[in-house]
Amino acid sequence: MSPQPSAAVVTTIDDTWRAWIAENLIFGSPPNTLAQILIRHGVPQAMAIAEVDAAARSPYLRGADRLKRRLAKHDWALDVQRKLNCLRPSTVEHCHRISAEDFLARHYRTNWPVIITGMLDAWPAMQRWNFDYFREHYGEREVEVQFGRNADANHELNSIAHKKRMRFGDYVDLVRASDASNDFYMTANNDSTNRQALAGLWNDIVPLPEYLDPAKPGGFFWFGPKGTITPSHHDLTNNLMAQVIGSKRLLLIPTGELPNLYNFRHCFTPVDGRHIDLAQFPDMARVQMLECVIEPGDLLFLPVGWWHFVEGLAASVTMTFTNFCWDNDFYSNYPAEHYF
Ligand SMILES: O=C(O)CCC(=O)C(=O)O
Repeated sequence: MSPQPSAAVVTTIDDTWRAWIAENLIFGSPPNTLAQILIRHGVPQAMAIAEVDAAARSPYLRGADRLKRRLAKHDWALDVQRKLNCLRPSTVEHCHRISAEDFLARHYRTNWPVIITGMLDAWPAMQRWNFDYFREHYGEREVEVQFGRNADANHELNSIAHKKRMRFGDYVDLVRASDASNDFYMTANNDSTNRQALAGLWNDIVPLPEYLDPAKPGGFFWFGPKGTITPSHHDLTNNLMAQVIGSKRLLLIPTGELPNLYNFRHCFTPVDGRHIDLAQFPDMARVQMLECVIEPGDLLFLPVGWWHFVEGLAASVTMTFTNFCWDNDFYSNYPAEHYF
């Protein structure tokens, strides 16, 4: 069932509630269940039943039913892919220094993740980067960080409201002194400020021409304490995650699982990757999930459309890249309206 329009007492059934009734009838919720929800919100019983009944008999709803069948056909096509995916192992394969041809053939082109090892051996960052190095070389720079995340369950959706500027040295000290916390995290959302402020760090990484196009600038810097949580979402591009410091746990879900993911808003799902509540989200029971941990030196290929939940298992630094050698524009044709 789609989320209810408001938690407040309903004095009159307005068009927002009518749209909710219509949507849920189209997708198969029993009329009585919908009437009971209206009654729980304060609508008199006779009015609730009459409203749901009128909606169920509406010819407009019959028109919308055609759209539902078309959508069901799209879901069927995704389910074909989903069932075939289930024939694959549900662990993320580790490959040592995979060639461009193999990476393209076995992962990029097939929308399937892989952890590549051995590609970051030549990165000076692997030896140089630590709290003291950051402090010594960039401590005075003003950077931007996501802050106050604990107080906001939708901190990713509301990312603009959580931006805060501070000295990089102070942020390094905060991470160093912190126990597990998700309250602050330097993420790709802070990229426009930090790419300039910390530009020198990009000299410590070596382009990966097997997979990335050196002509396109790239690299997002993620730095946070143990305990950072990036809620389940999918990207609109393929993404390469290079783990430099610390480790992260990821829960990965293939693109074709979309119909089971309760995706009502943009690229997010309300399903919590730490604890999947099957009573609230029963469709999750059939979802194929791959769990993995990335360690320093690992490169994780995150295919476009794959849902991922990410948890910092230690204070960590990750660089992510989207400047692949191959077509990576999956955003130009993304729906403009983000409520689904
Ligand atoms: O490392 C993280 O916390 C999240 C990375 C991520 O979700 C992304 O790059 O899309």
